[in-house]
Amino acid sequence: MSTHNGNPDGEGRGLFVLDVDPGIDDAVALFLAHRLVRERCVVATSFGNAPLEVTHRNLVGLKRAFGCPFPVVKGSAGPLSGREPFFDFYHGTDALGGLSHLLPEGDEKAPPLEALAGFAAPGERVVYCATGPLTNLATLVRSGSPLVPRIARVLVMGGGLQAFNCPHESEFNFHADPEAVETVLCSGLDVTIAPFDLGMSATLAPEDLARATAGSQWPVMDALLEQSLTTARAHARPNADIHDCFPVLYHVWPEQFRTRALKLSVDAWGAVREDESGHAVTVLAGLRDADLLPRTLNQCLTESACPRESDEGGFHAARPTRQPGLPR
Ligand SMILES: [Ca+2]
Repeated sequence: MSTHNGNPDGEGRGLFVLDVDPGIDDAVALFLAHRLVRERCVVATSFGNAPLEVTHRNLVGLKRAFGCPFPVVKGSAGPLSGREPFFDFYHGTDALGGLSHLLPEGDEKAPPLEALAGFAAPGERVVYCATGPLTNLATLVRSGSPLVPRIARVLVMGGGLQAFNCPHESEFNFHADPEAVETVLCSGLDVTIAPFDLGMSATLAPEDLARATAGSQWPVMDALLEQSLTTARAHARPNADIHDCFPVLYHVWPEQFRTRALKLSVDAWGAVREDESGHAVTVLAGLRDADLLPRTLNQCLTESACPRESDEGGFHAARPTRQPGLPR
């Protein structure tokens, strides 16, 4: 299986911004980014699954639990409109299904959102991957951040075409800040969307989860994945749906996804619909390999080295993973 990561000359060049609202799904996305993404990474936190103070604290704890060196910037506490944020607490008040006590405690100084631009070297290719509300990215667009012209690609988990989890046939991340979605879609940035539909078509059945975590060396990740299944069942879903992992997996292995070029518009509730006068986006329509997620999780959970460091089973190219020094 060939790898991508957007660097034809390879070796960690470029910047990968992961914009999260952890959240169990976001925790999985962070873990996979830590294990698989070869660019330098920086993480931005956002309100979303819970208030910003909670999601930011979770991110700091998750980084420690995963030994993840990514610097963090602290992002938006609420939507662009200034209205009160909407929280559905799908993963409970701590956004981690009550498992936040498993995370190492501690604080980490984090600069505000504007600091993101300082992590990109001049001329560097930036991939911006958002798995929470799009408020941070929309704020950067509106403020004329020098980061935005360097963004080669935006990867988003959000929106529902036929599957929804919020009122008015919307999906949570888009429902949380529809104005931000509109801003990003109007920005001229190259946007690829992993819609809610994709995650619901690529769920983890209990046997997939057992296979994914067999032999795992990462107990916090195991507990979060198990909790994802427990939460899904509490909502009458038989399998765990882990939506936020897909933009990261697409970044690493785009050839493993079926895509559609669509024109979408977004309404005031964050609901998207196909619309000839809408914004051109790429939508991830499905996985070519149904086993991609459990197999990748298992390799990331069981190998002490990052999976990319070996080529066993043709899983990936034999290229070393490294995190070069971050800009000061
Ligand atoms: Ca999320």
